[in-house]
Amino acid sequence: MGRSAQLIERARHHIPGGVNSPVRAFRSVGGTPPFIVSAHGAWLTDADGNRYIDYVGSWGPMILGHQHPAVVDAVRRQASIGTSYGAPTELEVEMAELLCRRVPGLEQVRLVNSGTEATMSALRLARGATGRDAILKFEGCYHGHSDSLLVKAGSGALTFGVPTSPGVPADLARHTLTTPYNDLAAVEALFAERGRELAAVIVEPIAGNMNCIPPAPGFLAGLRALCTQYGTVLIFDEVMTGFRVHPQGASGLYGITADLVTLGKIIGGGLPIGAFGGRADLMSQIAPVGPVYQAGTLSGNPLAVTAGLTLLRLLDDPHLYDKLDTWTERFISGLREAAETAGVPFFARHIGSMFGLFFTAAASVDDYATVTSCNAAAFNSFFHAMLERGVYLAPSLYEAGFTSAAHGARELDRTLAAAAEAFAEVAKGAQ
Ligand code: KE4
Repeated sequence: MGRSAQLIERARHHIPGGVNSPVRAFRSVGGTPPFIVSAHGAWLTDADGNRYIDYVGSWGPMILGHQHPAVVDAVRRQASIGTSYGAPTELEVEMAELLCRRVPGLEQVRLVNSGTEATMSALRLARGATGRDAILKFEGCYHGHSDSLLVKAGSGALTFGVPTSPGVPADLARHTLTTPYNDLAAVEALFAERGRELAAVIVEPIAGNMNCIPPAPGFLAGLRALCTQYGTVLIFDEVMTGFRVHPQGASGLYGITADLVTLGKIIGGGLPIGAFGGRADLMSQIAPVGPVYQAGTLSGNPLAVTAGLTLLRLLDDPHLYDKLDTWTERFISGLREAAETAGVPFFARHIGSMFGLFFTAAASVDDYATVTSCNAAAFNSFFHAMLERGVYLAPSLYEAGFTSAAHGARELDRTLAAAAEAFAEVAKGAQ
């Protein structure tokens, strides 16, 4: 038995499922999750010495690859003078100023420790500011695991078939309304009936937790107009898309400005972080200035902020996003060709360095229903065939994948060579 197999057995004694986040357990794809011991650039190394080209990137933060020297040096320097103070620091001021310069609509911002905290706090602010209780989210979208948002959620909740989690009081869940993603007519009908009750609409401007689904033309603009008309707070959850798909996130890519934006992942450079921010008239209602309470022992932690600031400054490169897009286009095109050669029904897309793979004969996948109709067995077979060949994809057909600036010609060649064999295995298994 290899080290990872031993470690997952040992881990299960004291950690639920042996993991600290469900999707890592490989429950939906089966098999033993590799226990990672180190990472560098586009590569991971597991406890058995196996190396993998990484297309998860810690679920988003590693847009420049693992262990970027500038980020590591900055964290090392900060750690040598202090790791946490529980007091304000100039670093947090610099981070707030940078985020407000780069993110459309951000006039003020509050740092927290995860995407979950960011969306939970943004919702509380929207409810406090409007005096309304109801919120609208979209089926298959995931905004972290706070109670109001674990209703028809995506990501791990979808993977494990508990989109609405036990433990969420019915009295609370009833305030969370849901409609299908990309169905603007359904949203218009809901607003016509209950618009004046809605505190907030929270949306992933690109849905990355039911695989990778872009907004239909006009969808985001429609949400913007309805929220403006009914005095509802529009929240863009850019925890995944922020600084990923465009220097100004999905807000910049699609030219729509929300009232509040939530961020995470990339802005922490691989350390725990989240943020929520937006219109000053809303943010001024947050304690200690306003009555809406929100707090955090490690919010604005110097190590996380140093890592994030260093990474965000490196992302201020006009050519970087074109480079990421070009490489990812070559990667996705190569996968499509390999699938076609093997005769495997397959659809793939990318938006910059964020991508989605779908085992389906459908010409496109643009909504939750089509995602859930994809061939899970084919995906699982492909996933393991790639893992065996040193390619680490997201272990769920409901997750988006990520490339990085550290992925180069060697990684492309090796990935596509593995894919040719993996698709052939899928085709053989389908016979
Ligand atoms: P965290 O609480 O996991 O930092 O962020 C929650 C969150 C909020 N909003 C969006 C759009 C997100 O994608 C996430 C978390 N993303 C998942 C991956 N799909 C994290 C991976 C995991 O749960 O282990």
